[in-house]
Amino acid sequence: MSEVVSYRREGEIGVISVNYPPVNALGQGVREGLRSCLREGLADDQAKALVVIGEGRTFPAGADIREFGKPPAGPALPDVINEYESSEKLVIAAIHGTALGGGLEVALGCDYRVALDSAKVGLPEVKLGLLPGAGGTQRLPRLVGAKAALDMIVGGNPVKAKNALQMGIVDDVVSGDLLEGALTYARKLVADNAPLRRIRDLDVQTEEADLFANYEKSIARKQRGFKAPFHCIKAVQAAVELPFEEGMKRERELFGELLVSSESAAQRHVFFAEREVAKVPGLPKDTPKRDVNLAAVIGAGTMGGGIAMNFANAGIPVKILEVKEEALEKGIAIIRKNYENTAKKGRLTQEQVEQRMALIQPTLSYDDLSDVDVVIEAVFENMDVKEAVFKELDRVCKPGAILATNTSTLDVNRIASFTKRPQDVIGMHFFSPANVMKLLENVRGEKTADDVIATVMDLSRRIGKVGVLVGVCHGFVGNRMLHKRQAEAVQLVNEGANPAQVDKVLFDLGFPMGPFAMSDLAGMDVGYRIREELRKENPENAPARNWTDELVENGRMGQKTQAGVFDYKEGDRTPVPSAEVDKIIAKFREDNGIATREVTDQEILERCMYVMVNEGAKILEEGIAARPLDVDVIWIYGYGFPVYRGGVLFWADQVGLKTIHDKVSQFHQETGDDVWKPAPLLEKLAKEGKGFYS
Ligand code: TC6
Repeated sequence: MSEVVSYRREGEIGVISVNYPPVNALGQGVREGLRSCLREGLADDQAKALVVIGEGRTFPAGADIREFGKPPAGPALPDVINEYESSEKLVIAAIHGTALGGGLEVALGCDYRVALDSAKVGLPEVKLGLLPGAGGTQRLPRLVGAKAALDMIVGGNPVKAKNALQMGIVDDVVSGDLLEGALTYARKLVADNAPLRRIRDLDVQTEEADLFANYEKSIARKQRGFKAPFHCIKAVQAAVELPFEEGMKRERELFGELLVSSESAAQRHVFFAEREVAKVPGLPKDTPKRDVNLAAVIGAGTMGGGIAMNFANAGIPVKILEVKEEALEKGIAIIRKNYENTAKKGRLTQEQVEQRMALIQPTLSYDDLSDVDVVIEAVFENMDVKEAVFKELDRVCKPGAILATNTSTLDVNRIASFTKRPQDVIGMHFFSPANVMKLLENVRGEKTADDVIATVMDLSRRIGKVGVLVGVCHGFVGNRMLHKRQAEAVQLVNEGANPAQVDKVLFDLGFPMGPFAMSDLAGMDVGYRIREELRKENPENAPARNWTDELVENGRMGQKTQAGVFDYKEGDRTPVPSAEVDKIIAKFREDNGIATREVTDQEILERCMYVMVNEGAKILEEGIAARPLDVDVIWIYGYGFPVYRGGVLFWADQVGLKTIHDKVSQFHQETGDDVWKPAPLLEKLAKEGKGFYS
């Protein structure tokens, strides 16, 4: 018998129990154990029915993802499930925690399902670039109908026990002791002489004639570039159109295609990377954490308001400070409006809106901050302003309070030096809109204490963010790489590309928008002002004037003026190429004696992406990011880099670092520009035939 699955009997019911922490994933040992324990239960004359249950925190939460990509080791999950479904004794799944993927598929191979009221069930394989390959696409539609099955399989989101009961996925919901509830249920079935109930024998219902074609159309935009959602639809269609056995065969084929796809490899990489970023190298797991029960945000502007909402959403009371009453009232009104809008869409009740608003306490006085555990400054990006704020915080905050800055460009070490407690100062760089974007770059200063880092990384998770620890440098990881790409995009237009062409190349790679649509969204005046400051302060080293300066000087600031690199119609965010911009660019080239040439899409891709890869390598060398996966998670959650490409550096490995290095060297020779000087790490890996991850 396998160690991870055991069989015992409770009266007339046999119990098959899975114990494979942390999530009872269906690795080879578990599959083997499930099969041998089933056989034991079937051979046990005293057992009238069998219950399958998970120990610890959950019913199996899916196949063991770490096994994908390795040579398969039997027994295969579909075969194990088939044995359960073919059992001559009733089998009841007892579900708690999260019965996901292969876990739910095991439960669907049972005759009946009993769930704890707190349980969730789902088929999230699509999020790993896969489909439920152990019969889920064939059995679920037979149980809930094709449309509901598509929603669960293509959407990948779990449903709560109560909803699962309504849908017919589970047959009973119990509270308290799950095993007791499942045994009672099983005894009743035995007493009632309940029949076997094999899902494979059920007919599948389709409600709509063109269901599958329409479904495909409805997800086309949102799922652009992903392969798995479309394969999921095909598999469910097979459940409707083919007999069970043939449907299973079709599911297997489609699953096999996904398993070896680059999209799934990338999505599985992201799954583990997202969990790995929380583990900071060199920071022991048992590093103590400070208590955070009360927070504060300085500044009620767009950023400050968004940050405060994160705390309220997580149930953590938060004070929000402004110096002027009018600005405070305006900020609070915007937060309320945001919540009301969410409520209008049905995602919050009015009661929840009020609960969240009640957690946000406006204040005009720094003295009110004497009891907060963490404070995040989100004021204007100017060192003098930051100095004043941090001196005040140093004066009023209690010892041990964490003092965080949301700066995106300024030196966190300098900010820390304005206080007498630099060990308590850290950067927490939120991305706009701060209540929506999942990334949080946590910036460790030279003197930041370990327990402050541990607390802030944990706090990131509590407020629903993916926190990534980075070091101090201009732009940290994300914006430092972004600025290099932006400069390259501007330069490509100088040389003859047009903005729409540049944007299309990056959109086609999978970004939600191109560099110029992005700068229009952010507002072009911000960068312009920074460049102008630099030109005044340090004309020798200042950035040269470029065509985007001319746009801003012509009143084209971006979406907010309905004119930036592109034109925008009122109330419409679609970028439209602009004849006026073409003229401004042409004049700029003429005035500066720039001869244009044809720029190919391939060159655009190489220059915009390889410059980021080279910079990423420098960031790793300097220790600003600890691992390639930190860089990748930042690009996925902060800038919408396509998950199915795994992150900038994961993507670079697929292209091949030698290819990238050779191009980077060529661009360096051609331009003499330092940005193209190959990073020694890139050079070394390319020479050794390695990737960032190998
Ligand atoms: C499938 O089933 C396909 C079937 C077809 C077969 C033919 N495998 O997320 P947490 C690890 S595809 C291996 O921090 P939570 C995780 O890496 C699968 N490992 O905890 C972490 O390890 P660490 C379909 C797994 O409470 C630890 O467990 N299923 C797996 O926030 C704790 O995880 C899914 O896609 C796994 N399947 O959330 C479900 N799952 O401690 C994926 C977790 O070394 N899992 N680990 O870092 C989840 O969504 C969540 O983990 C959770 C628990 C909701 C189960």
